[in-house]
Amino acid sequence: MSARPAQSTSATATFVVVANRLPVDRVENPDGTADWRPSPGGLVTAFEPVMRSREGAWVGWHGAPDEELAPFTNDGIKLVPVTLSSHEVADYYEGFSNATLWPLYHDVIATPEFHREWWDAYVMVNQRFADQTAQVAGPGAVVWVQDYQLQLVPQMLRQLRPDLRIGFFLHIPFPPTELYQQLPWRNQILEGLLGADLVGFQLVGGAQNFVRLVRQRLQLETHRDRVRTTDGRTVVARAYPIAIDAKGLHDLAASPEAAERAADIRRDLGDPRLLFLGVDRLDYTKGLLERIRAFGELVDEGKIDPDEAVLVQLAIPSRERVDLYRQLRDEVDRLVGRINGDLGRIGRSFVTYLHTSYPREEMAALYRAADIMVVTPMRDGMNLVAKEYVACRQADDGALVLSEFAGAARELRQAYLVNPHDINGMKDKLIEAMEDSPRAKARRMRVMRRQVFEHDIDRWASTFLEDLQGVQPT
Ligand code: ADQ
Repeated sequence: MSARPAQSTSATATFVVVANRLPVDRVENPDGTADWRPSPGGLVTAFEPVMRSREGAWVGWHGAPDEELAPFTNDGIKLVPVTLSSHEVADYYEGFSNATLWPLYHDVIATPEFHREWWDAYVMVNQRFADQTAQVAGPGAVVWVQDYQLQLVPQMLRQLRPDLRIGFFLHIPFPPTELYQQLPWRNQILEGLLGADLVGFQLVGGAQNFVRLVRQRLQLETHRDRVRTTDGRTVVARAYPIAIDAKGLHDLAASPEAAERAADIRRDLGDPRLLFLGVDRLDYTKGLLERIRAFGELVDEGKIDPDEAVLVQLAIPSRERVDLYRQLRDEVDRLVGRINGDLGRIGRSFVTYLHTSYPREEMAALYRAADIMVVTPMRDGMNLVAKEYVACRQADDGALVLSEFAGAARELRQAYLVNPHDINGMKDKLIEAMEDSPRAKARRMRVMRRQVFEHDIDRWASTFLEDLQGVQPT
């Protein structure tokens, strides 16, 4: 690796978040000027208190290819844009991140593609993120690197700045060792992650897979959740199940406006006795087709009466330049069209399918309005939607149907747990959730609400950061 200036004069930040995207989206004003608006998502909420109490900075891509932007401050947070060329967006982001790592880490539900030029772009872009972080981080700063797009950054950064305290968190599952071994660059990624002092995973299983791989593939000495590196450092690998701003969301859903909006939503849907809700990014890991198919069959078989029940499915399109995502969108469109064509009446569809991204207030009202939330991913690191639904309950009512393969199932054990590969089993659970008594539902919901409120996003971030401070590097 070439030598670079270790630190520039602007290196003042004492806490730096490094993520593929900056936490803002650009919005064009009617007069042609542009503003930055916070992008939806919980991470900013999690980091905001630390960002404000320390001198914080966020390093990430701003979303426009081929555009160079100087660092700027938005809403009190210093943002450091990383430039990506359109080639790099295609090879590092859409390619290696989303068509190699994403399917590989999600149980190869789709077949991962391995291309050497994608890997080269991944290395180059990770190096750029590391270089820019090294420029803004002050002496001894804490740096928290996020997610699968940046797994080489911890090691690259450590080489540039051994004085930093480096944490890494993986938001998606870390795969079983047998699947991980398919990756031609398996050792490089393990070494990349080992540049951190603390490597965080959603689940204990992910942390264990990582430690086992490090022992087997790199022949490093390990003891429980600790790894001893060749340069004599200790790296800790541990689970930190991500959480949500439960109180904030609950309070939004509790407002009179949300109550009114929830009632309006139900009225607009024809005042159904039962409102099922699905909320997902349009992604093949989320089990959308399986879920909609299960509903279609239940209606066909007369077990759900389309005069009494509706399914609202929100699905924000994502990664639309990746082939598989375009195909999935077409398939879901076709399936919803067929079900509504077969079952619908004039002025009434069984499935209301929406591609819109809604503000938090509207999401809170929808969650509040829903009788049964259906979350059925084939594999999911955590799944925040499940926790958001629970947080929006105003009493111990409602029901959550949740896939066993979502990380959230480890904490929300009282949900109606389903295996989304088993369509009949899923149908049985949906019926159970519909027919259970309010008392039986309340028993489940009470425990889940307690769990979601006691383990909120502040606790998640502060536990990770305390542990990061506590790791004795040597
Ligand atoms: P995602 O795969 O994006 O996250 P998820 O955890 O469900 O999945 O988060 C989706 C978020 O988008 C939720 O906060 C939800 O409210 C929001 N959202 C969905 N549809 C929306 C709509 N139409 N309008 C507005 N908001 C909408 C990755 C991993 C997950 C992990 C998270 C966090 O794949 O497993 O839980 O990171 O670590």
